[in-house]
Amino acid sequence: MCGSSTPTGKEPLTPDVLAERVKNGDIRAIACVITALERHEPLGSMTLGLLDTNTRCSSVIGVTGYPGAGKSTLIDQLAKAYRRQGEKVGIIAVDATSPLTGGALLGDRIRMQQHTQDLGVFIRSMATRGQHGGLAPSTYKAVRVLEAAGYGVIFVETVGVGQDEGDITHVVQTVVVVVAPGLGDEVQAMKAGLFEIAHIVVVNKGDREGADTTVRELQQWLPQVLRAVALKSGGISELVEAIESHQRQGMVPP
Ligand SMILES: Nc1nc2c(ncn2[C@@H]2O[C@H](COP(=O)(O)OP(=O)(O)OP(=O)(O)O)[C@@H](O)[C@H]2O)c(=O)[nH]1
Ligand SMILES: [Mg+2]
Repeated sequence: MCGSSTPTGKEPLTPDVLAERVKNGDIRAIACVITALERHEPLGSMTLGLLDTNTRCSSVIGVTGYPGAGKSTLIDQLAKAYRRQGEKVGIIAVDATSPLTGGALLGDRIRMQQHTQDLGVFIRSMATRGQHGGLAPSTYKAVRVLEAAGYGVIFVETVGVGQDEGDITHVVQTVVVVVAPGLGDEVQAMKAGLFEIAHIVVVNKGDREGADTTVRELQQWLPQVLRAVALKSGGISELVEAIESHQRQGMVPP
């Protein structure tokens, strides 16, 4: 994708050209820079250096939780809600390549397909490259590229199964932890320290038995617990409100 020339074949693909295109929201240029960053190619870091990323004006939201809790479905719904507000939405799905989550990538693609015709939504998967459940090394840089490209809302999906998950707090402003009821998710999440980094906890699959109990239990000791049925758009507007309210408070630690 990062060939040596432009579509017209005239302009050389220099960091200056790429940076300019990224700032203009050119999707091919954005993808190209992120790929170069993933591959540690100088073109990536040089372009990033030219992007004016000191002004942090995007809302960067981390969505984490155990495999299958409904993170992608939830992000899909949130993306729709933010699109309705006119925001450009970036989604970075950190693809945990562990045996636990094999197939997540395909699932993400299928579920988020409805956005692919929408130029206002940019979706990118990144591999964790052996990091245990944490972030791909270039995730932070990719977020900065999307910020420079004018994506007002950026979601980072990670699988919160490892101690490295704390990584996410360096990249995002608001951490949403998703649990599904009745699977012991909440116990596992507690053990993994996920609730310690959560600003908002979502009990998704609220249509399932046990959802009420899980919500009630968690509400006893966590400040912000919401119920959602991502599959049916349930609880999404409340979640958007909670995210926006947290964003307004700034980067307040949990
Ligand atoms: N019953 C029910 N099922 C849901 C709900 N939300 C998501 N699901 C289903 O749960 C499964 C997993 O959803 P995903 O959104 O892929 O979950 P995820 O957390 O992104 O999964 P990984 O990326 O593999 O960790 C899918 O089959 C969804 O259709 C819900 O609110 N209710
Ligand atoms: Mg997913």
